[in-house]
Amino acid sequence: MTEFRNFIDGQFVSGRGDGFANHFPTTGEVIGEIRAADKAQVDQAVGAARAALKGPWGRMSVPERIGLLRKLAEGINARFDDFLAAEIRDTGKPRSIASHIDIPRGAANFNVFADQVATLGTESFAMPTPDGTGALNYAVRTPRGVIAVICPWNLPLLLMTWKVAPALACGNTVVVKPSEETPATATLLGEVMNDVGIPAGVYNVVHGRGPGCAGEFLTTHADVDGITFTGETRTGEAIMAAAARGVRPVSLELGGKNPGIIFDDADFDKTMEGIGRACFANTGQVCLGTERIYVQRGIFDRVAEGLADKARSYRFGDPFDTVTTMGPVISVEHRAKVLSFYDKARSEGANLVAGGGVPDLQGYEGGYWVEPTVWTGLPETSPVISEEIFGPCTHLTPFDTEEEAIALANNSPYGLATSIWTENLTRAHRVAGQVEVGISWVNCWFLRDLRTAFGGSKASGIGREGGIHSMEFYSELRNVCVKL
Ligand code: NAD
Ligand code: 6OD
Repeated sequence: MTEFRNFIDGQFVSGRGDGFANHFPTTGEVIGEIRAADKAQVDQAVGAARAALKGPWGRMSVPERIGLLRKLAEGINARFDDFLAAEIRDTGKPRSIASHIDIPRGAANFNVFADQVATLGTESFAMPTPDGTGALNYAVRTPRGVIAVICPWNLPLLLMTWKVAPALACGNTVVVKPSEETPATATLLGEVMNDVGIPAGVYNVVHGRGPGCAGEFLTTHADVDGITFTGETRTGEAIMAAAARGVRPVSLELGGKNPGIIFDDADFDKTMEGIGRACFANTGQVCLGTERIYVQRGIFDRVAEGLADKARSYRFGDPFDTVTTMGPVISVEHRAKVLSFYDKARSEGANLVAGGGVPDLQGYEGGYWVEPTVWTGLPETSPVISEEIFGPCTHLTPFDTEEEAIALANNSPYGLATSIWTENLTRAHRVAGQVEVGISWVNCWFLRDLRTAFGGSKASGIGREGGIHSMEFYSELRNVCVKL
């Protein structure tokens, strides 16, 4: 059985905190043990990260750093199969997803932010002075220091490297706290860090849970200079409170209840393909997923049936088998949460168009399976429509006018993403400008250019990452004013 060890100052060390089991979600079997870092080990990790800022890493030129980032991308690709197996065993997600999304993006994040830092400039202003000689202002970019990176379990390597890569690109050091559900790829990345020559202490990993454990020890640590977090909105509130002490900057990528909007002129087949993925990909465990869809009345029944066909088309099973297209959810607790919404929908009288239960899978009885599910007929006040479920399910509501669709989409405390489906691009542009979200997709979903601003509005987050926006979070500008 694998023991997932912490990675502190370039060494793998057993945790001295609580021990708990790591499960394979496909079968529920125990495949590993996590021994969490205790407070002293979190202190050591932060201390190592601080010391590394003063060592060779802190003195390294930008081109040398860029070279190491590119080697990290190559190092992940060179061990692609190891990362793939680790991610699949931690999450149960099908190979078809992990090999096309999670692992390639894990490598791409390092290349993209290497490119970004290679072309990074700063502002400069020449100013007049009363004596006529003038002065020149220019900004220099400095790393923030030690960054705490707190990660969720749904896209473990992708979301962790999305933050680690720009943090390192800007010259910071990091202490990562992966989700307690998915310790594997963050640990494996420690081996790659050593193999490619990242100095000890630059990348550290501490395992464990959040409240009262490694997560909280890290985010409340006085020697952490910035916190970047992806996860639930409620956890984001706790992290923001922790960051207030010492006035540390935070970047929060939080939950969503993302609306899809389908107009009656949409290309039906392309829409079904795209919105189907938006509802069910990764077993619905994508923060950008579409759990409420507003459909123009004339095509409502056709869309409901089309989406039900998509829901029924998934194949469950061994995630290593290339024919499997849907895995389980991450844990027994998360399945209970998703199924509690399935019960709520039933008790509130939803019309069940597809799914609604647990698939009967011989050989996988201990796994955390749920059926992809489509409902109609609930009022907008239902928790099924207002609360994030984070499962493979969606509810469809009809609308008549564009204004009504926008109002329905905006009737949420969240504001992460939307996808708008129409052949009328003027209308798409108009609607995209009015839906209160950080990311609007038109006739596509989760199509990512990593240079673009990514983040949420309202309760879906604070700040933007991606491209220059990541550089702004992971570095600080210092203005130098030179009297000429
Ligand atoms: P979570 O908030 O439960 O946990 C995320 C991480 O925070 C874990 O590592 C956990 O151990 C840690 N944590 C929990 N409490 C903590 C505390 N008090 N102090 C410090 N650390 C703490 O989220 P999850 O269940 O792992 O992930 C699913 C959620 O993440 C969903 O809400 C989803 O929408 C959101 N998410 C958002 C984005 C985005 O980009 N906006 C991306 C992926 C996931
Ligand atoms: O693509 C990304 O960079 C990103 N942060 C995706 C988030 C997905 C949420 O589950």
